[in-house]
Formats: sequence, C-alpha cells, structure tokens
Amino acid sequence: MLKQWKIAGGSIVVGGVGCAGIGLSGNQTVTLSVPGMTCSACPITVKKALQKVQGVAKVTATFEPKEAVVTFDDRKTTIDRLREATTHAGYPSTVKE
Ligand SMILES: [Cu+2]
Repeated sequence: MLKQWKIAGGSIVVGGVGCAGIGLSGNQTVTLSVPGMTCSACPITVKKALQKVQGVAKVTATFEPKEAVVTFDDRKTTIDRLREATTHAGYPSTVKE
C-alpha cells in the first residue's frame, strides 16, 4: 500500500551531471498550515507527532505563523501521512503552497 505523492509543480531535482550514485533525491520539504494551534505549546505537540513518522528528517513547528515545515524522504513517507500524524495529534493540517 505504498502511495506515491508528487507535489504539483514541485519538480524533483535531478542529480547533477556526473554526480554518480548519490541518493539524495528523496528529500523534500513541505510547509503544513496548522490552524488548530492555540498557544505556544501546541507546536511542540505537532513537532513530536511529525517526528514519529518514519522518513521525517527535520521538523520546524511554529505558533506564529501556525505552521510546520517538514523535511522528509518521499521514498519513506508521504504528505498524506504527515497530515494524518498531525490530525491524530489533534491538529489537522493542510499543505501550504
Ligand atoms: Cu497549545
């Protein structure tokens, strides 16, 4: 049940010329809008929930603005799963373009 998710218009950077076998192409960053955060402690909960998702490399969650910026390996997880994780923690999120 592996789902592929490609961000519309978000091109995957193709490795440079002669850059052999460096598998960094799976990392991408997405900004999630998390409107349900109501105080400065909320981003901590959101961050923890996102960090538990396999394939997530980095999370920056802020209350102002109410956002979580997530760097993740798109071979291991999907944006859908990231959104699920915040929703399960009580904070539904949407992708910010
Ligand atoms: Cu809070």
